[in-house]
Amino acid sequence: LRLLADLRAALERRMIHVEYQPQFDLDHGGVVAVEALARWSHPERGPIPADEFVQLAENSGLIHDLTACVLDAALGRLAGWRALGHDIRMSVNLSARHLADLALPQQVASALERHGVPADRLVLEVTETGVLADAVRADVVLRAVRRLGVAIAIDDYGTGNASLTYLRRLEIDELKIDRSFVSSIGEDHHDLIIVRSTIALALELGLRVVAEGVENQATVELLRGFGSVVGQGFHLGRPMPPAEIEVLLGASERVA
Ligand code: G
Ligand code: G
Ligand code: MN
Ligand code: NA
Repeated sequence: LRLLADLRAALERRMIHVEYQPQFDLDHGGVVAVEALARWSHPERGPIPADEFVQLAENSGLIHDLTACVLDAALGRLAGWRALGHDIRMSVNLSARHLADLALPQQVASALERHGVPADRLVLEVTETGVLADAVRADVVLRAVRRLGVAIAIDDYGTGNASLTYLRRLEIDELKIDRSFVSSIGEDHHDLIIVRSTIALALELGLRVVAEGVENQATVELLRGFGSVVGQGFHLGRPMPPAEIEVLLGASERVA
């Protein structure tokens, strides 16, 4: 396959870049974290959607190189922002394959050390389906990562099929409520109830809550009423190049 060979070459030549989507404290308005999102602009075809090349990487084993590349870029950026005095968290997506990889904790530890970033500033996002693929192994890997001090977030929460089992069994730190629920809370009463009660449940369990898919101001107002929530979505900020994040960080500092 041509695209696969091109992806391998892009990884070797470090032509995968990373955009960052801001996450805001909805109570105080500041940027508290960013999510690193891989981007690939193919020399002939132009930008390839992330889900497309991530899937290609997952199916071919290149995902280990892709994640290493994104993690390295993201922690490098974070180290730079920390040097400027911005103490935010960095969220990086993991694929299901990583949860079966017993070498992952050591790789994460050395990336943190290389960039001089404290472990508790890194959040690794996993999905419910990813964990379920091999729950016993995933448990071992995630516990080891968490022992480093790194936070674990459940991404796309609510779309898997073992949500509550999860909350009971796994050691996690953060819940990211899937945008398919959040984006419609202004119009759909069922979604509103689901999101409101999920937030209450998560906060009571001591988890940090991120509401994904915040697409309008009405959603911001509703979420504020549900408790202390972090918001992420196109209305608050799209995935953007690092220079634009720096503008946001500067602005939130002036507000604070
Ligand atoms: O950013 P965008 O909406 O195009 O992302 C599409 C999908 O690709 C999302 O599910 C997102 O989690 C995933 N994705 C983006 N970057 C990465 C990455 O670096 N690693 C993994 N595993 N998935 C990513
Ligand atoms: O699966 P994951 O949550 O990692 O996917 C992240 C992707 O979701 C990002 O790449 C981004 O492009 C997309 N995204 C972020 N905010 C919004 C939003 O408000 N609406 C929609 N439709 N997509 C979003
Ligand atoms: Mn994510
Ligand atoms: Na998501």
